[in-house]
Amino acid sequence: MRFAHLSDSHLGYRQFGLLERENDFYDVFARNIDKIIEKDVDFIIHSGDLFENARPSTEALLAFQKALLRLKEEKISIYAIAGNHDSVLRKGALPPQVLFKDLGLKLISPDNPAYVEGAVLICGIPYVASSQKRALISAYNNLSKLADKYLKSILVSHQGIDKWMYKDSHEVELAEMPKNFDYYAMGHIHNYIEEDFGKGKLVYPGSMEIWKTSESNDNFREHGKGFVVVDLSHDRPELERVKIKMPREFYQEVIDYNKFSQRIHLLKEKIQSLDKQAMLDLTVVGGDFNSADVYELIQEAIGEDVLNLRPNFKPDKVLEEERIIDENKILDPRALLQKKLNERYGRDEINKLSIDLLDNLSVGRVDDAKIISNRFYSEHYYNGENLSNNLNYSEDYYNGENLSNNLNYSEDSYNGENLSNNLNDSTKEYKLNIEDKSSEKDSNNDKLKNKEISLDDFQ
Ligand SMILES: [Mn+2]
Repeated sequence: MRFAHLSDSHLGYRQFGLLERENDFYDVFARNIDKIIEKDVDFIIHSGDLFENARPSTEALLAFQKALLRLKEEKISIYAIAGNHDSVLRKGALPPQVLFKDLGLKLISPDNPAYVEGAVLICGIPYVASSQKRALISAYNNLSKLADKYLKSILVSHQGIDKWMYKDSHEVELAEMPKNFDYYAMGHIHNYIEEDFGKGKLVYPGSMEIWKTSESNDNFREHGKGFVVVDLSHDRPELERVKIKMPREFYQEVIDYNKFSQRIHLLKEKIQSLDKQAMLDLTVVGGDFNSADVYELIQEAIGEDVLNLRPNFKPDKVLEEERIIDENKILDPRALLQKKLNERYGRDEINKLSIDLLDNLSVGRVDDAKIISNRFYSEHYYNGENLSNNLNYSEDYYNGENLSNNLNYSEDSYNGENLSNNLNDSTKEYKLNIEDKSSEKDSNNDKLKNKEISLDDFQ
């Protein structure tokens, strides 16, 4: 049994506001699908961030629909989970992937966390924010118990594991991952990662395109962008990394100002020979120069040969006002935020909350940020479950104002509606419905059908 594992397509992403870049992402996705069909696999797993955001444009939805129709024709099923980009945390809200269920997309969700394909269990959980880590670990444990009942099992998850993430930006540690799966189909980290873990392999196939300039790195030069073909018919899974040529070149160049004319000329020759305008990450270093003047020179020399012209300047001597701007440029907002919060509170959960809020608010996801902060308060400042029992309220007669008065919370701190959402979320149970794809009716599988397992919850 062979399948293709891919992740982080970010359909709909318009890098630097460029329509050409949005089209590149559609283009590369279609190229991946072409190659997957050529590889003649049994099924596909997509590990999240299929779309750039939870409300994709029509173009992004169409790009996926087109791929799905081709796969349907080829009778290749595709399993997917929502990532941090394309999931909606608001209670009852549906990720965009739901639109494609009737076209054959097998969505792995809290309601349908597990499927069986042939004799292989495919199960997983959509992205969980670090402030909800307990829910994540609990879901992993439940899925791990389920995996014990199958000969081969695949865990699908979109999370950052500490080993490959910057300090404090992970949601889970490698040591906390369940150990009994044959394959860990991970998403979220945009580099290619392959690790021996559990009974088999843990793989991040990486993003399909260069989503951030910093992804044009050594990992990219070594492994390229693309997907993985996994063969499960051996004791341990066998992997084949398949690199897909990207629609346009992405160059990183550092030019010494003292050799500026010569170097910019060479660069021009190189990029002019390409079919498509290149993406260029250009830095001019050394010497004593004025950034605005050098920008003009670059624009004149190669402005028409590249798609994006956003050079960086690092002269030896800079004017004082330029220095301040330059220093601001290299400030890492995450690091700064963590440093300040650590000085003030020194508490891990507050650091995590701040990063979750930063990630959501910086992309305008205000509703999700509200849910995250409400959950945080319900978890750390009162116990939602007990509160619910004591007050014995139902949503129908629940009145936010009275509750607020009873508990002595000021209206400023809590909003009745959000509190109600919290309490409902904390009592939600996830059903484990298993869709059996195997042709031979395994009695073991039959017993598992419709079996409900409470995956704790997302408190
Ligand atoms: Mn991603």
